[in-house]
Amino acid sequence: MLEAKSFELFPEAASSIAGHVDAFYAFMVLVSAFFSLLIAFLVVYFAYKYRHRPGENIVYAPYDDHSLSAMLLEVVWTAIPLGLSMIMFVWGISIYFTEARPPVDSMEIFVTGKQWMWKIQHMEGAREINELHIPVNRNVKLTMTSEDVIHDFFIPAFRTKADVLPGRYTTEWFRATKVGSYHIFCAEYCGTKHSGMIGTVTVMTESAYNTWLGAGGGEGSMAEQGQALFNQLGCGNCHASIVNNQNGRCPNLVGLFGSTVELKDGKQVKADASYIRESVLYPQSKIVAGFDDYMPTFKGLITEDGMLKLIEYIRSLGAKNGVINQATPLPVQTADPAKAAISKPGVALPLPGSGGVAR
Ligand code: HEC
Ligand SMILES: [Cu+2]
Repeated sequence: MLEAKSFELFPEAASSIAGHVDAFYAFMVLVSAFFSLLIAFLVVYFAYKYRHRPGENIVYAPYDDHSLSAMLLEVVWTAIPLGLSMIMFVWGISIYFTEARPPVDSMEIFVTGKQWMWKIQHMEGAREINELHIPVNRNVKLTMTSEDVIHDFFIPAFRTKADVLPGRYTTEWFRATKVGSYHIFCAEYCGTKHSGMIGTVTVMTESAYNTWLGAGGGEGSMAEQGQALFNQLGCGNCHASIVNNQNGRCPNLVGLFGSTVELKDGKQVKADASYIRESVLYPQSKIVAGFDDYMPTFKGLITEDGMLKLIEYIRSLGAKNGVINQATPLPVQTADPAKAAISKPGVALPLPGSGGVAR
């Protein structure tokens, strides 16, 4: 457990991004404080300086708003705030981009939020509740989803948080820089015991982490557990062809993950975790070209944890081009107008965090 600490203004800074977030925050506080004090001082000072004295006759001088000095004043008090807000914008967005895009070499851990607990699964098979063990100095990417309402996975010491949504996968990444224990909070009000939806991240040395991993489990890796589930749910009755060859009635799942799937209606989708989840729970919503829509829904039969395992299993079946578990490279921007012209209309560049990163 975390020992109780005396009151402190800031949580400990224990991740690679924490220093940047703090510096940015300090900058904004200082700028705001400076202008608040300046304005407060001027209000008082001018009230005193231009106060009405008894017997004094007020003469309003004609105001020439085209004078050079008036113009200069306007330019200065526009340019300074513009410059300051641009610094905040560029600085803020660069931190946002860094936080939104997990590095491709990140190790993956899966988080399922549920009223009112955090369930965590490691690729190697270890599972934990309200505890997250990670190695120090390694990029860690969390893939998160919720079994009920919206939660939010917040680790103040890492200065990182992201919403955890039902029916969707969101991600969050960090690199812990200090061995120790830190708080996990749910940062989205999620019902009666929201305040009790807390936990602890334990940052360990690489070797301690490996020992810890080895001690847990016994149920096999996530992909192995996913395979067991695959057989148990009878997916294999139709998709067994994946091991041998295609039987023609069901699509081959080998090499599916990360590939582009042609759909019956002519559209294309990328086979990422969300697509596989949708294929299993709402099989009618996207039909693979050349196949019939007789796959039954498995809605209600699979927990979100189980779904993550199934996805890991399908991912472990590899990709068609022989590249396993690799992030899609960013689309190459080409300056050649001839090449640019063939790029499909309506295909937007990925938003930060939605593409070009490991999913
Ligand atoms: C009754 C036979 C049947 C069963 C059982 C079945 N599927 Fe399917 N599955 C299909 C068919 C047919 C399609 C192609 C039509 C479509 O897209 O719905 C398909 C499509 C898919 C796709 C999309 C494949 C692609 O190439 O894009 C995935 C992923 C999938 N199934 C996974 C599963 C999983 C996981 C299970 C077990 C939980 C399962 N299926 C159980 C028949 C089945
Ligand atoms: Cu919650």
